[in-house]
Amino acid sequence: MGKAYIGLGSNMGDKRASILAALELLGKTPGIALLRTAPLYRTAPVGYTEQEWFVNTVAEIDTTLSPRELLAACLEIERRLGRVRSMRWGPRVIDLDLLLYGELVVDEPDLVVPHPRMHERAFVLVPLADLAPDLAVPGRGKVKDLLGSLDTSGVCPL
Ligand code: GSY
Repeated sequence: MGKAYIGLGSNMGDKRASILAALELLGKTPGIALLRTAPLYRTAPVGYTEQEWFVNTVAEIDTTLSPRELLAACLEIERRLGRVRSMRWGPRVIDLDLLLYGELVVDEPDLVVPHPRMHERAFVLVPLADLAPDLAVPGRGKVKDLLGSLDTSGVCPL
């Protein structure tokens, strides 16, 4: 088993319900044990800002799945909860991002770990710091240190 972290986000429909449903499905997936979940946060949209606010959190899991299998499991949960991929940065019912997989670094066209933008996203690092402030993001540094240089004003407890 290895520890991994999954970022979850939703900004369409019943956002909170979608996050909770995704967490339940994650915990029921063979090869995944859900260990802990950070609190839920209401977050201002980053990137394409002309869209609804998000609910975000982070889950800590133990898994026997490979990174690629874990990514496939995340995509399957998104599909089951009705996500339609239309616009790259646009609104979504549910989004599951593989953030970290132990200390592994993968850089392939369809799989990049650690998540390539997590170190600059307060909506990821605030909930991740609730779970693991001293965790090192390979190539970037400790979660709490990365968070120290970010504007967290758009991230509020739900
Ligand atoms: O990959 C994350 C999707 N996403 C989010 C998000 O989850 N939360 C916030 N606050 N902004 C976002 N922009 C994108 S894209």
